Amino acid sequence: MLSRRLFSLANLRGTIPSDFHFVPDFFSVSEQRTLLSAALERLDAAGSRRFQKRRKNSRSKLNTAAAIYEAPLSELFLPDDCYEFLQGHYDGVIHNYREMHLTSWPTAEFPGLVPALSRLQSVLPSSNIQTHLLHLASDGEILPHVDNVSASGRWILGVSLGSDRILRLESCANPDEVAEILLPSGSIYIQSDTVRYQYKHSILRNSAFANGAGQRMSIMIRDVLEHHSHTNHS
Ligand SMILES: O=C(O)CCC(=O)C(=O)O
Repeated sequence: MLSRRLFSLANLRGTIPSDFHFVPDFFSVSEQRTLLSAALERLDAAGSRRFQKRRKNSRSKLNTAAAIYEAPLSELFLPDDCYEFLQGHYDGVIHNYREMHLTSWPTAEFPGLVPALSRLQSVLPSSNIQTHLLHLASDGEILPHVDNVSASGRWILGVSLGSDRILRLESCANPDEVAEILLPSGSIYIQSDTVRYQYKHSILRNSAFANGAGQRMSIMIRDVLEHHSHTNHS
């Protein structure tokens, strides 16, 4: 299980609930580039032809290898108008985003991917998992919610890549009990048990801090729901 080290650096407000685990610097910059490039590749391939063409026109002259190994991480994202971000319904939880359920990673195209993913695998609380990619536009946000208890199990791991964002945790029983955590690129967090079921989480819209102005990719990993855990928590 992950340590709770460096909490004081990341905790912007409030007390971090137990069952929240955080490592601010889990992935190196080169691992972050590889993961972000692979995630963008998967989402881009699933997008519409019209936007694929837009991206092709906008893409810099850098070839893929140069983009992965040399460009600053933020430059792996194209401008916001190159992506078909969904506004989300007015009553929806996520605004200005695209997402997909990931069935396989493009390991053949990205040589550094397997070692980065196996490091991640080594900290997962259990191994029967589902993976989601969630790409937030520069003005994207996620409103407070508890993940659907019938769609996944007792823990949620988030990898943050790209622009910094603040994660807010709010106790369902006591809305005054709030904690805010800065999620830098390369960080990972796990919400398990009490925090997964009894706290709402949200990703705040961009604010004024220096690294917070751009797009963010999260790789969300959840355990597949086992039938007995459903009876315990529903
Ligand atoms: O992007 C994140 O870190 C959180 C995503 C989220 O709230 C969710 O997928 O339910």
